[in-house]
Amino acid sequence: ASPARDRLRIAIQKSGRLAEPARSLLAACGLSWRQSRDKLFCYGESLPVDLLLVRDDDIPGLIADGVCDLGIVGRNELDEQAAERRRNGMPDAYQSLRGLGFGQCRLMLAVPEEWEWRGVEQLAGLRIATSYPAILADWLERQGVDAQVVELSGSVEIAPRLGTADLICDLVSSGATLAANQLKPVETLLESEAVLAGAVREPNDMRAGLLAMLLKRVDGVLHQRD
Ligand code: PRT
Ligand code: ZN
Repeated sequence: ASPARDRLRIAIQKSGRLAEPARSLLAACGLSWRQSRDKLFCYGESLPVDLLLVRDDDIPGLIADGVCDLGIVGRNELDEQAAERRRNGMPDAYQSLRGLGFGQCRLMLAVPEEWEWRGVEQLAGLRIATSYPAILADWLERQGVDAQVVELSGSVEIAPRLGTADLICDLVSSGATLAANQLKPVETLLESEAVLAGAVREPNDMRAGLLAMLLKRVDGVLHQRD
């Protein structure tokens, strides 16, 4: 267990799609910070709630290790790291506390445009490029299909053209990137959005009250936005 603390620490993306909306949401909850935007740590002024600005990939781990109490991260990233932990026999470390209504996208299978899609049985023996190997492997197991997962950290959508995979499993929002790469979406593995994530075990010191208050304010802001 981490030592008792009397300030909450929230990890958000430093730059990228979720950075600005995450900050705006927390500001709308009445939080303000002393440091300027380009710093990695922002000291909470209006309330003892500090920010850590990091890469989104690091957020689940920071919560699992107790470095941060909360994080704002895509459900896709949280689920991938949770699935990876489970596949490695590790206990669950974090949970999604609230869906935040921004950063919506889908994790989808996409195939070359000229393919005729007849269903998941068609995937048997094929190679699927993805940055979400654990979610994809779980999904393939549930579908009962034996396909090969090819893990790529970026530029997944060009893998079929390069011949390193037959199809891909990637995030889609407008679909423009798929179309530009002559791919078409055929199956949805996950509906994603930004979530407020926390540890499975809730704090039992000063932070418990702060967490409850923050959740109430988040609910208020989300309700207003509906
Ligand atoms: O630097 P850091 O590691 O923090 O950032 P990152 O580059 O890993 O993440 P970032 O900022 O790209 O995305 C952060 C989160 O935004 C993701 O984890 C998702 O939860 C969410 N999100 C929402 C998206 C998209 N929409 C999205 N469209 N993440 C990625 N994309 C990609 C998509 O895969 C495609 O390549 O953006 C491209 C454009 O998409 P289309 O369909 O509109 O063409
Ligand atoms: Zn990232």
